[in-house]
Amino acid sequence: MTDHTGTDKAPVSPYAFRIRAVRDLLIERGLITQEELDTARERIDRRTPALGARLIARAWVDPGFRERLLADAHAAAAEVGIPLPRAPRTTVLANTEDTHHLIVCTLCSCYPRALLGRPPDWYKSLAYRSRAVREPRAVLREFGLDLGDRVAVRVVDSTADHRYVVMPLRPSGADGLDEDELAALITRDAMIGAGVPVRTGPGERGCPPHQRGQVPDR
Ligand SMILES: [Co+2]
Repeated sequence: MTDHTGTDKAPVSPYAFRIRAVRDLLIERGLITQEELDTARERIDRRTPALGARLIARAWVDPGFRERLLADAHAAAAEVGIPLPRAPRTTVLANTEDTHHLIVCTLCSCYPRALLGRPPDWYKSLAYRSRAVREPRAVLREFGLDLGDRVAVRVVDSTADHRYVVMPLRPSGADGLDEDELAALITRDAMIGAGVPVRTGPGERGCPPHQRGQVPDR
């Protein structure tokens, strides 16, 4: 019998303890191997928001690609060598001057993992899942984003079958940047809609036009 506490360091949360116990039993009974678990973990860890950022940055510099990305994210991702499995379906939603998208999963924690990796803890919290729908503007303000009345907020509920990624507006003041530099501006939060890309550093501090002067320093 495997010692479920093993050599793992304390303290261990009840959830972690349960997961380790299940893992040990699955291995013990020959249903899965440690190597298979390691491979799966490596595959998960390879997915990071950098994948989504690459797609968005390409779309910012290439109008044709932008159109294809919005029409069929799977085909567009394949074009640039990013694996995006057919299921769950992923759709990219473009923010405009008039509309800002905010992604949530009200039921659980469905998230575009294929393009953004693991969700942040706050995304899975009951507070975010309920408040994002009831009072999205208040939630966005807490993220440091005051959109003002002219911009509609569209809250999009993810499901097990359909995931969403936000294409933020390209910040002003980012004109001289190449695709990689643009990608570096595109944060995980911006692709959830909980933030916007901000050009910092030398020169003008750029924000999308409708947010200029309204985004407080964080
Ligand atoms: Co869910």
